[in-house]
Parts: sequence; C-alpha cells; structure tokens
Amino acid sequence: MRWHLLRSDVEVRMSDKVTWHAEDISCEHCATTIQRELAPIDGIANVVVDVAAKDVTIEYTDSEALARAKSTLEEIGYPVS
Ligand SMILES: [Cu+2]
Repeated sequence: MRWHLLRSDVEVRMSDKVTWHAEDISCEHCATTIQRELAPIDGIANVVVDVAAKDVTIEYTDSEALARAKSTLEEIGYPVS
C-alpha cells in the first residue's frame, strides 16, 4: 500500500519551470540552437526561447538537469543571468 502511494507520487510529479535571461540571443537561429542543445538533456521537459525578450524558459523534472542546461548554455555561447 505504502509503495503504491509512493509510486503515484512519482507519476504525478509536476515539472518545475525557470526563466533565464541570455543577452546574447539575437535571432531565430539562436533559438533553434538552444532548443537543439537543451532538448535532449535527460530531465528537461520543455524549452521555450523568447527571442524578443532574450529569455529562455525551461521546464525540468530534476535540478541536476537544470544545472546541466545552464552549463550547456554557457558552452554554446549563451551565458544566462
Ligand atoms: Cu541568432
């Protein structure tokens, strides 16, 4: 019984969301690159890039994935604040 409760907790776990500002985002090409590099990371559920605002919004299911996303952004030339 307890095990079932724990399991359903995992299944319904919601993803968290964070928005970072990356001043170096300048066009759709940047958005495509960011999507392509971040989307395959395990634990990243969704990536939305707002080119006009220079914002990257990331939905994630574990915080390690988020740290990896941040360092990946730095590596590909979009350090975030
Ligand atoms: Cu660009």
